[in-house]
Amino acid sequence: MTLNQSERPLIDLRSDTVTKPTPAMRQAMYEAEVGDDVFGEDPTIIKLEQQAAAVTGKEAALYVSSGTMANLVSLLSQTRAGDELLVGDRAHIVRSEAGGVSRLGGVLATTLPNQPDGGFDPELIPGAVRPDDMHQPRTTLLALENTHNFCGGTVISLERMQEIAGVAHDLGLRVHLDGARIFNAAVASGHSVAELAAPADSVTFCLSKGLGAPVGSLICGDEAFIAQARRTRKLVGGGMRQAGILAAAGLVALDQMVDRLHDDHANARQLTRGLAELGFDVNPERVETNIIIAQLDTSSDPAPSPKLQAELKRIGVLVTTPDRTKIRLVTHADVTSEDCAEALRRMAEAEIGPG
Ligand code: TLP
Repeated sequence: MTLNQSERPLIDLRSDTVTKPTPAMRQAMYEAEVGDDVFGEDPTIIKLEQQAAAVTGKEAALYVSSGTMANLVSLLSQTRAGDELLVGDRAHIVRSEAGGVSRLGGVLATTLPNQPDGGFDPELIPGAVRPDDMHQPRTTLLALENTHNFCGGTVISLERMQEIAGVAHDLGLRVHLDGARIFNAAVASGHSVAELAAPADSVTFCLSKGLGAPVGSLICGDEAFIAQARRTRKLVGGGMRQAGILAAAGLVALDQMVDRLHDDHANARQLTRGLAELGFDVNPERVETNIIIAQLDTSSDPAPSPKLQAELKRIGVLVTTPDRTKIRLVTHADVTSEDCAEALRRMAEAEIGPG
């Protein structure tokens, strides 16, 4: 008996955030030694923070609940209300964090156009930094994102990171790196996480994306910055108590889930080749990690992505729509190469294309 469409297993390509904790993570969570982390007494969190500092090559680290909180706490800890942040116009900080840096930090976010790799033109930075003038905000911080989510999981090369951060530092700015997927960037580029994080004063990374843990992100930087970040975390209500039960899964993630990111990247390339064959405007050469963003044909419908998303859902393939003209597919630990092939088969069978 063939399964009807609604009975076919779902292939969830919405995000790498949908991964479920592995049996090893659940076991580690069960066994975790815990304490009150606001008193600095949770041994599992202390261990995770030490490992995070070591892997990013920074002095210290702080465990927080999410990537959004990691960015918020990092940005608020390095600015004062009325300061200005320079950030790419497609950055997650700008597009998908509810405007927190402005609403909660009173910080003006000025955007520079993101280039296809997720970086921006370093030559634009000097002109964007305000002179010392009482009428103007103080430009004090610049933020990068690597890999770059809404540029399509792109890797900003180490040289570009160094160049952009170098210009910012020369102008007296601090540099924050949203490294939610920095392990993907490291695996794809062959550079270590520490090398990629070196140009930044603060770096965040997520355990709950490609690394598969259920919860948690880390903020890393020097001791003074992390001490300030600890205060800011408290301010935003992010001080957790026996959270070692969550951090335990994070330790497993760092230990067991990094090398397998290669598989996610290979699956994304496989999916991209298939999408290109179905007529989608995607280039397997440009898919460097686990995110594929396909621009749809807008000649007959200026906002085609919600309809395509619904059609895909009907055949059991879940995607997101970064805007009304694009769909995004993300590979992760809970989709296999066979799932990707099956998603493509279903699309071909249902004659689903780009427009
Ligand atoms: N990104 C999510 C959505 O919010 C879009 C996703 O599905 O990709 N920085 C970057 C670069 C991110 O991609 C995300 C999450 C975050 C920060 C925030 O992380 P969380 O969701 O843990 O707050």
